[in-house]
Order: sequence, then structure tokens, then C-alpha cells
Amino acid sequence: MNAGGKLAVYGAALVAVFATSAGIGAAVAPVGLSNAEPPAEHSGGMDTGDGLPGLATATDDLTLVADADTITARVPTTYTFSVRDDNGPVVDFELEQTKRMHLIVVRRDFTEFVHLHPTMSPEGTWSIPLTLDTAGVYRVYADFMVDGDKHTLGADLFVPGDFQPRPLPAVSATGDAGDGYQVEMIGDVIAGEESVIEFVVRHDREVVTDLRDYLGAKGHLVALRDGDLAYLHVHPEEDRLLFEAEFPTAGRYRLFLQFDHGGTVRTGELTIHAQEAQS
Ligand SMILES: [Cu+2]
Repeated sequence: MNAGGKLAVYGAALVAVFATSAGIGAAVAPVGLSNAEPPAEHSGGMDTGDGLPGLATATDDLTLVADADTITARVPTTYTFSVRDDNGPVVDFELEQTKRMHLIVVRRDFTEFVHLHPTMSPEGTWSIPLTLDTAGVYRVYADFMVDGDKHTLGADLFVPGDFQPRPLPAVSATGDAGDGYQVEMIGDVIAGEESVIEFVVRHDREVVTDLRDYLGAKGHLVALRDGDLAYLHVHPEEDRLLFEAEFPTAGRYRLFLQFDHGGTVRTGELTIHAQEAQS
């Protein structure tokens, strides 16, 4: 459900409570909704902190604590972090796409993409070797599941040096995956509804039909919104290179599709445009 939907449900509940407790009909305007300000509880009472994954470092329940926010370009580093709740570091993570923690690191102009699987100490400290080759501002996403709920917390990571931002590549259904590999997205993406998107992988223009499983599916897809790098929750289909995702708003997104062919994991990158829903 999007933020507007949540607010609408919340508003409806508030009306119901108001009407019941006052013993009067719903025709009376609910006081808290009579102006543009959200209800007072909205700022502190919702569990997500804000609507979209990856934008927040902390929610009401969980906080991503990285031990460093700066690393040096081209120097091998160990990136360490924890996810904390009121009792300290969380240790009970659930398997999701065969891993308990997915760490995605993306330079904010989308030119660098890294997908890693850190290991956790018994005390709840996650660590992973990380080397970033180019200077810039990066977004780190910790993608995990706790108590049956999927979470994606984000933090910035700085790599000092000479930084030349690159423009977002043009919208295209196809993207390069290196070494003669190319990915093509099939299907339209409509903002605000569950979109089903399928991919075809080609190598030297021939369709690849013998992909190996990667993380329990035929591929792994990361979708980030242009502008704020909001991170979409994507659900893979096991048997096909097919995913379900809700693109929250119309506009451009950068997609990173990873697949395993012949034991090598490759990443196809493309820019897509989510269309405005027809009203
Ligand atoms: Cu992963």
C-alpha cells in the first residue's frame, strides 16, 4: 500500500473511532482531518518512518548503524555494520532469497553497483570486504527480513576524490551486461500498480536458455528510482526470469538485473520509464 492509501485507511479508521466515541454520525467533519496537516500520530506512530524502502536509515523499530561513512578509493576495506533495535544488535534474521542479509552498494549516479552477502558475528555485527574503485557518494542498502517483515535500510557512504557524475543513460528496453551479453525487458511498467516484468538474456545476439539459478531464482533484480534512489521491493519468480514489483511513481528507474551463466554472475543495467496509470 502506498503512503496515500495508508493515510486514507488511517483517516477512515479515525472517522470510525470519532463517530463511535462521540455517538454521532460520520456526517460531522473529523476535527483532525479538517486541514492539510496530517493527524498528529502520523509523524511518530507509523512503523515505516516513511513510505519507500531504502530512503530511511532508521524506522521506529530498527536502525542501520554503519561503523564508517567514508572509505578510500581502491583500498580494500572491511565494511561493518549492525541493525539495532531497542535491545541492541539484532541477530535473528530470516532467509530471503537464500541469504540473511543482502548488501547493495550503488554510486549515486548509478555508475557503480555491488551486491554482497556479509557474514554476521554471534553478537550481530555484519562484515564484508569492500573495495570501491571510484570516488563519489554511494548509497548502501541493507536488505533483510526480521519477524516476517522485509526491511531495506539505507545509509550514505563517501569515497573522497575527484568525482565526475555521469548522466543517467537514456531509457531503453535493452541494457548491456558486458562480454557480449545483453538483457532485454519485456512488458510495460505502470506506476502505482503491481507490474510483471520479464527479461530475456542474449549472448552474441543468441537467446540464452541455460541460466543457472542465482539466489534461489533465475535472477536477482534491483530497481532504484532516479532522483532519490528509493529502493523497490522486487519479488522473483523461481522458474523464469520474471519479477513482480510496484513502481511507486511515474518516471525513470535504473534496473540492475543479475544472472548466472556458466558460473559467472553478470549484471545487466538499463534505464526504464514507468508510465502514468490511465485514469
Ligand atoms: Cu543478495
